[in-house]
Amino acid sequence: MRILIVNPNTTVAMTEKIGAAARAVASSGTEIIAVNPADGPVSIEGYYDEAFSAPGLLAEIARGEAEGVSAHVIACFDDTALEAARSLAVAPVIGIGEAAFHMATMVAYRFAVVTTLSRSIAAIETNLLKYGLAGRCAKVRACEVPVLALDDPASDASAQISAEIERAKRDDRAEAIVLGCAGMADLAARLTEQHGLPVIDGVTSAVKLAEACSVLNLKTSKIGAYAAPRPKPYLGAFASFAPRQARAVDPGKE
Ligand code: 5HY
Repeated sequence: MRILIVNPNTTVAMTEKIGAAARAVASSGTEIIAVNPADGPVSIEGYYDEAFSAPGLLAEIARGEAEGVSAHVIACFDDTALEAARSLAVAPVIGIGEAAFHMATMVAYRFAVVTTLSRSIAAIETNLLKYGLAGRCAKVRACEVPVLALDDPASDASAQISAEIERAKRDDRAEAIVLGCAGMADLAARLTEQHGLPVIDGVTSAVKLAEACSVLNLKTSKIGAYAAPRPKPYLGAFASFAPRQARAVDPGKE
């Protein structure tokens, strides 16, 4: 099978880190294709960045559909444009945030999230409500390390994340931790060992769930919320994104 992993920001080094984490857990028969758009923000930290990462992400999803990939993974923890991608795709689309949340609920009653900056917290809390999992998440915390500083030794990111993990254990009664950024994918194993509780990364969680969907031949349901967009013109810069007639449709069934 082939799984497309899209990093919606435009930082190639992060895409490479995400691809490496995915390949480390992929089954032998799974090919991982890790990409990022050429256009858009170098990192996604809040609603404005997220908005401008969506067109590039959706263009990559469209390419993956045309190439017949088995599944798509959106490798940004706020699950950027997840519903739009599912409307566009037939193959399953897994967001790393949603994937990590579900993995956490299967190994712990109560979990906490540690993300990058405080400005990212609201979108994550909103997703937890949307997914029906807010009751299982004690708190969404931030280590206050910017996304692209995670790999900078001067940021002391690992220590900052560790401090939040200990606060979550002590103050939130967290029994598991979800790492709230795709750029933290390489930290989960060591932090699990260091802090004595499951520390869960969304990239690897999403890859295994994407494989599961493919093996079970599960595809996105197109009869409701994620139905294909109605064909119509899009004007100006987004003309190329216009939904086209996917197939002959009985007008009475529109
Ligand atoms: C991510 N931003 O996973 C999110 C994390 C965040 O560029 N990749 C990003 O801080 O919202």
